Order: sequence, then C-alpha cells, then structure tokens
Amino acid sequence: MYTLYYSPGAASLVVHWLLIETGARHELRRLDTAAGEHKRPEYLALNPSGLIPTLLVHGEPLTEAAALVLYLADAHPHFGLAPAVGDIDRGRYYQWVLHLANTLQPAFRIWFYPQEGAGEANSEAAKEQARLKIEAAWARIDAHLQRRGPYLLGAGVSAADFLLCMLMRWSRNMPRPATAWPQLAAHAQRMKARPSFRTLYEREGLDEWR
Ligand SMILES: N[C@@H](CCC(=O)N[C@@H](CS)C(=O)NCC(=O)O)C(=O)O
Repeated sequence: MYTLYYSPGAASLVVHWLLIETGARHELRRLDTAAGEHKRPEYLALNPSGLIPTLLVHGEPLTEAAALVLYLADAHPHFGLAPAVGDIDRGRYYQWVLHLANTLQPAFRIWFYPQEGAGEANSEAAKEQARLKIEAAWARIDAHLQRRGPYLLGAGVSAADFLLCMLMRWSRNMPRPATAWPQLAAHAQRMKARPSFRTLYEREGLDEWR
C-alpha cells in the first residue's frame, strides 16, 4: 500500500501517473503549498528537504521523484516499464532517467525558482540560462528520438518516458515548449493517449496541456 504526498502538476505527477499506470493500491495526500504545508514539521519528518513528492511504502517514506520512478518500475515488473538488470537497455534506461533528473529537472528548478541560485536581482539572467539549458536538452532528446525512437529506449515505453513527459509538460508556457520539437511532440501525444493520463488529470484536477 502506497501513500503519495502530492501537489497537482508538481514533481509528484510522474509518481502518481505510475501508480495509476500499474494499478498499484494507493492513497493520496494533497499538500497545500500556498499554505506551506510542505514546510511543516510533520511533513519535514518524512521529507527533510520539504519538497514534493514523498511516497510512503508500507509507511516508510521515500523521496526524490526519479528514485520513485525507478522504484515503482521495479516493484511492479509485470508492467515491463524497466529493462532487465544487466541488459544494456537497463544501462540506457539509467542513463536517461539520470539525465532527465540531473540535467533537465534542475534547470526547471531554476526556471521556476530563479531567485534560489543567484538572488532576486539576478533572476532574469538565471532564467535565461535555464531556458538555454532546457532547450539544448530538448534538441538532444529530439535528435535521439529521431534516430532511436519512438520512445527513449526504442520501440517500447519505459518509466523514463513518463518522467520525460512530465518534464515536457512543465515547459508548456515557456517561449519554446518541448512540443516545438517534432519528435518530442509525437512522444507527448503518444504518452497523453494512455488511459492512465486521463485518470491522472481527473484526479489532480488538471486541465492545461491535455
Ligand atoms: N529533487 C526533488 C525536487 C522536487 C521539487 O523541486 N519539488 C517542487 C515541486 S515540483 C517543490 O517541492 N517545490 C516547493 C518548494 O520548493 O518549496 C525531487 O525530484 O523530488
């Protein structure tokens, strides 16, 4: 039994999506970020960084969205969302999940919280650097999908594609969203066509980027 602490559209989205996709039994605890619920002592006891998401697995807290993606794919192997350990595709899978988590996600953090890195006075410059990094990542992934797609690992979807799709969603209001790149646009369309995506949107009360 899982319990997901989430906020609509936040980094918890990919975890929620995989819980739905795998049919895993779970309950949701919505955090009101405007009220600072994710900074209260009871939540910090679960996630000392005060960030979203946190997943309770049989009552034990796990954090870091990408780690939760890897964990859930392995915990529900019959869905085939992760290649076998030792297979070269497993290496490629790690490569993509870590690339997304280490390169794109931190750049989005700067895009959405530009004051964090270099202070309020330098927010615009920080955002501009983040935008360039994000766009460079889209170009790289788009070229990869063109050569080796339609999914990150080729013919079959993996948990990495869910993470990619969440990050693409975050770019929807940027000057050049991910879907400006044709292979990424096709990837997003395919991922959004999954029945689990509709359920996810209903449960999180989302409307944008359908
Ligand atoms: N590395 C963390 C980052 C999570 C993160 O930045 N979450 C954002 C929401 S998308 C958050 O908690 N923001 C609220 C805050 O920073 O106060 C993860 O992947 O779980």
